[in-house]
Amino acid sequence: KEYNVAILGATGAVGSRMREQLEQSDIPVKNLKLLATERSAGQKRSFRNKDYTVQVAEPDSFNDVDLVLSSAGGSVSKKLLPEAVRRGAVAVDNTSYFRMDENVPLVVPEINADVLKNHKGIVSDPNCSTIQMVVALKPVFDKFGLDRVIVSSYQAASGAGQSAWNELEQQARDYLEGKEMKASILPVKGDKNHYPLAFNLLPQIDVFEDGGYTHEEWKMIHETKKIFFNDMNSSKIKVTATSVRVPVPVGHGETVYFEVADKNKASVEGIQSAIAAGKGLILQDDPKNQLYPQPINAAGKRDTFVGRIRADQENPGSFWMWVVADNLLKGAAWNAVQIAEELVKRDLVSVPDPEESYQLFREK
Ligand code: 11C
Repeated sequence: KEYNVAILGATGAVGSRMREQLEQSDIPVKNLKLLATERSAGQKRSFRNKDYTVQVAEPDSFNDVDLVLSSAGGSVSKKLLPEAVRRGAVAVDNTSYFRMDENVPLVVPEINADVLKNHKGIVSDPNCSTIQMVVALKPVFDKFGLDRVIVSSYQAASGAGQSAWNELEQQARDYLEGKEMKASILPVKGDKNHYPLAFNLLPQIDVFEDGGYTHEEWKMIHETKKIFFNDMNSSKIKVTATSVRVPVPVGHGETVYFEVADKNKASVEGIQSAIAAGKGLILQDDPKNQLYPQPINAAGKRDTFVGRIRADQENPGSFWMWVVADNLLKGAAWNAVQIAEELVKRDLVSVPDPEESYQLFREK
């Protein structure tokens, strides 16, 4: 069986990596459509030794498409994915738009690929900072249970897109040349104020919600609950988060503090061995030799790297770890292609009832 695949948002930081990850996957691709806005239309990209021209995305672009990998922003997903599903295509969506919809599985294949069987045409790829944290927590969860997680994230500029990455580089050049740094994107493109990230830290990722949390922090909390328990408000695990933008181009870091359920059984060695054997994980934890994960080394890799595992000396059963992954690969493009591989493996690349799904997902 071969599939007609479309990449929506094909020229962006994530979209181009989706093409590269798809190229390296075993998914048999009959035809590829590269879709984007008018601005990118006409550009050429190669895929498996063939050149493809980027086309403007519109509803009929999805005629004859089996599988869509989508990363063109929430408003594009909102408008076009119901149209894709109506035409029988299954969409793996990297935006946050459908993630909390009860009809949409939110999938990290190392954890909950089984929920794919219930898909109705749209599957969501979680937020980058959530993905690497839950991948690292999964073996701990399986072995010792988890009561509580407190995470602080150190997130790279590319999480906010290619333009934010470019802005950071320009600010760094300007700063070193003694010029004034200009900011028009970060912390959040659509918010009122903009601040430089170069040589700085910005404790705001996405807009502020009621209660003082940012939407990025909200996502880390509720996506974690949905991935582990299929319930975005589950009380089976407590999660709280602080998300900070750091002047790093690619690769998010996270300090993750967690309390296990089985407090008597858990040990640093037990957690290290669970993580070393965990799927998609590489243990880099040797303080004596100064070995620990760093974004500069994780960039370009599919794995999630974990180190600095240590016990809270005053609170038995509680531990820290430091987690790093490429936010554009495991945090986005690779996780999406991994989901697509699972859909193919499970023979789930079809929409059971396209018209019913269209009614469920269309703009209301
Ligand atoms: C960031 N985590 O670093 C965000 C980007 O919900 O997929 C990913 C936004 C999302 O800015």
